[in-house]
Amino acid sequence: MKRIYLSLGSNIGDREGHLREAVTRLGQSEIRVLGCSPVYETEPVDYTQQGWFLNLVVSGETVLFPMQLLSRLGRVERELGRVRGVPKGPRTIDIDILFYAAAVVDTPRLQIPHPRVAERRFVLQPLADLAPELRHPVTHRTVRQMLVSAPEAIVRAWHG
Ligand code: PH2
Ligand code: MG
Ligand code: MG
Repeated sequence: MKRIYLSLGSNIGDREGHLREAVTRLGQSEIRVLGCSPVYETEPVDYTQQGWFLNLVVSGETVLFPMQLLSRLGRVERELGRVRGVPKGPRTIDIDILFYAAAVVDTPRLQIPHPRVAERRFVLQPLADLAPELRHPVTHRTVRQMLVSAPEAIVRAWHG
């Protein structure tokens, strides 16, 4: 079993419903969901001409290898009606691998840790709720340390 952290985001339609449905479906596959952060409403970053997101982070464990996990996440995204459009643009659901144990993977299709984890408050804030002392396997910085030095971006608690 490997410990994993996943980032989920939605900015189309029933955003909260998409997140909940995705977490449920993850738990029905070869992934055991151990924890789920609170939901945050977050301003779009990178590609800013799109609606605000709801984001959360899930911790879990899995017997899947990294590429198998990526395929499994892609299947859940498609089941929830994800259509590939503008890169980093609007989506019903996006599920990204942040960390996979202390593994470092660098292939064209998959990079672990997620290459932008240290820059993204919409990832670091919910991750800090679950695992503030977790260390990045390459930089060795904790989630808490990455969060305090991350670029400013609005991330606010979502109360439905
Ligand atoms: N995902 C992106 C690009 N920008 N911004 C926010 N706030 N939340 C996201 O999940 C997000 C984003 C690409 O996956
Ligand atoms: Mg993403
Ligand atoms: Mg993605």
